[in-house]
Amino acid sequence: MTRNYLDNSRAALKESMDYHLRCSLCRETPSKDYRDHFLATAFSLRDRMTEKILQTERRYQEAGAKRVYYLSMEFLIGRLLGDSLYNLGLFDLCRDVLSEAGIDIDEVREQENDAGLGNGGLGRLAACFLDSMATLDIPGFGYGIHYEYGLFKQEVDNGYQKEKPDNWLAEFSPWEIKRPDEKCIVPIYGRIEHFQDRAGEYNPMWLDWKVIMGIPFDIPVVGYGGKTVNWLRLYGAGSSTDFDIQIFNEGDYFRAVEQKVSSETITKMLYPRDTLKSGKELRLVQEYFLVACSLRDIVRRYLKDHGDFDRFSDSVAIQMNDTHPSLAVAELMRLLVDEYALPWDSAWEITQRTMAYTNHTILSEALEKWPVSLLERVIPRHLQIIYEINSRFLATVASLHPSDIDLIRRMSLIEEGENKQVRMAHLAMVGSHSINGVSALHTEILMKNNFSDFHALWPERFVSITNGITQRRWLLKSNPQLAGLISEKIGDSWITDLAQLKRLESCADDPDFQDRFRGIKRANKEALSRIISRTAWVSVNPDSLFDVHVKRIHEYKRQLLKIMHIIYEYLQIVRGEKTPTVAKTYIFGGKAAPGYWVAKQIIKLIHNVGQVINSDKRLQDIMKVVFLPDYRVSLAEKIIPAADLSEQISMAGTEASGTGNMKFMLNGALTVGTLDGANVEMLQESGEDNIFIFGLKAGEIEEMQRANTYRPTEYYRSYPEIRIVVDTFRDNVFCPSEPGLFQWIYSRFMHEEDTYFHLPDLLEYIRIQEKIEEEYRDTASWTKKAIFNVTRSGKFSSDRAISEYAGLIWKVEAVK
Ligand code: 26V
Repeated sequence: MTRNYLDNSRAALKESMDYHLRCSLCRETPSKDYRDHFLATAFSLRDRMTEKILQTERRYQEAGAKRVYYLSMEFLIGRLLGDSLYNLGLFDLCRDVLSEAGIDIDEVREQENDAGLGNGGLGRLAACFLDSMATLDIPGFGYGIHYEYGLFKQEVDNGYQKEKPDNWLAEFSPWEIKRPDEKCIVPIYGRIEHFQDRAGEYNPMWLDWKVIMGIPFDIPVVGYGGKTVNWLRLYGAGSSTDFDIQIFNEGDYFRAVEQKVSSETITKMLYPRDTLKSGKELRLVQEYFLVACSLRDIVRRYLKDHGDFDRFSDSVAIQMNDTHPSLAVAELMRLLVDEYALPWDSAWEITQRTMAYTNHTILSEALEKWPVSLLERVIPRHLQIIYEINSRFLATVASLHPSDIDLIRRMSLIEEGENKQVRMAHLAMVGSHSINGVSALHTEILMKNNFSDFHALWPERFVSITNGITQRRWLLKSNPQLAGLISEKIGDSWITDLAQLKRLESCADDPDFQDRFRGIKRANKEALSRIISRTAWVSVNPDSLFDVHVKRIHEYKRQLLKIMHIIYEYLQIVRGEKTPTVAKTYIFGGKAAPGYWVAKQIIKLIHNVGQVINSDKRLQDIMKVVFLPDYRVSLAEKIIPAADLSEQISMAGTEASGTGNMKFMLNGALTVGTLDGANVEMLQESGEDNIFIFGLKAGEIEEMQRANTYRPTEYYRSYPEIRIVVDTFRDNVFCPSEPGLFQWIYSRFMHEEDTYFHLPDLLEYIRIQEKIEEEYRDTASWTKKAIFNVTRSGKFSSDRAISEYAGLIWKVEAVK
């Protein structure tokens, strides 16, 4: 083939797809097999992208561009075929080429496994950021872990979640390029010898370490328009052959094989969040492995063009996605001081200027801490460095507040006690020039509560950058009909400048436009109804209001509040106290961490409530409750465009930002939500007539917690609406054949336990749902509000978020 087989002509695309069918897959052409076509198409796109990685790299080189490295334990990328096609501008062409061969492109796209290398919001955010960096021509690259198994697959058996391994690589991924030639060697375990150098200076030596090998797998990340292609580098762990040979030579074959297997275990699987409180050694090893591989690679790239480290922080910015990669602070110090012999003070200045930290949660149980004893065993040299950082840091604090022992105790990187622990957030903050929260409210809370001491010391380091989502995946690709309608009216500049959607406002009152807008929503609801009947075995009415609550199952996200409202409505109807005016379909989806008992019980409760309601003849066309199994990126892409109402009802002050909320808004769902995370900013953008806000505010909850004045039983006693719902858990209404199953919910309230304030918000939630029902009946008005949600969602593009990171934190510029 000639070089122009990579161009964007129809002939070239067909030629390369046929080439891959025959030469890469060894198939006769024409093939009728969808999977063959998926692979051949993916290979053809990969060819085009790898060529452009090289071009992009030349451009960055010529510009001497500063580079950003986004370190994250999770990249929840989902499927790549559709996005790559859209971003390369090849979607229509490819659809035609395939259809000429009698192949439906949608069937081909269904062949792709999701790359589920993340738990939820944090990992999906990282994936959206990669898309935006490439689209904005920013030299930004991801570093992560090549997990063999992503987040578990969820099956549901009798209402109970069952976890199945997600072997996403079983049939390999056509996107990744394995790079064994760029492998790196990472030391781990061993001990420290306290030597002195010739000048008599303390010179510790890390000895007897073992080694792990990091093997890079690169995934191209193409920006919209196809000009810039960056990459995501995922490291898989292998065993070092050199060292195995040593054991082989000692004649201990079995031990050598064992060591090989145990090294390879390191990147076997992604840990589900909420499972481990602390102390899982393998997770710590994973975090260190990511950091050690990435920093070696980053330093190697830098040193290709530089003779010393003087310009390091002018050439490199490193963003830590939560504390999971915060060992990067200690590892960069170790590289600079131990391997490149820089004085401590210069190394520290470089480190601080290079690193930046994003916090994604204020839930104290999610703030990472690692036992000192574990670090001492796994990475003894890093622990020493952390102690050194700490003693210098605390000396500064003490010099500013000489007599405040309590302040020093609070700010220390080490939490004292019987089992000493390293506070990873403190390490990240001390080692960074920038600390950011992910919404305005979240950043406020960080500065006022969790990190107030640090904020008082370094107010200039704190920044708020509200999260965003990529409209390429979450509108252009997932809702092509709506995307088409928008482009027809205002052109397609919104694809790279979401604020342009504002220009659509003049259409909001236009009955023709409203009709088409509604028609698209209706078609999306029909498509989702088919998925529901296939995967949840419930038949639903596409004309009903689709009320959707999808996200990880967690108490703070309050799926239980949603169910309590459904139970209330059900009781009202069957007791004849309410005449329903709108048919409703309640849709849930989400995974519970395998060890999180309450979350799993909530899934069971949703099923049981669904079973009772869905089989009640009195509610046949009035109400349905469904739980869609295995919520994941590709399923979200089908659910979100079909939603009328988006549930964002976390207890105020707990959801750092949320990003699902933004995806629903962009797709024309109205939000019912608390003043939490980015909902606050959604209210500002959409205007109060276009969003349903209810519930206690973060400050009010904080006050009730501080004064310890909240008593669930008082609410139970005072409000019959609350009482009738809570009593169903005592009276086995939703578990007649398993009495006692949901007694725990009743008992909790009776024992004054309601950590997430369900009862105080339930009344207002019921009232606002009544208002929503009322408003939904006015079709024209509802549609107008839905349109306003779309047109006013511009702020929530990850392009805006990335521009803020680039300007405020990274100081990098686009390289056009
Ligand atoms: C913690 C752990 C603990 C160890 C096992 C694996 C694991 C994985 C994740 C986490 C913390 C996750 C924090 C997180 O996902 N925060 C979410 O970040 C979103 C993006 O900023 C934000 O929209 C959500 O509100 C926030 O909950």
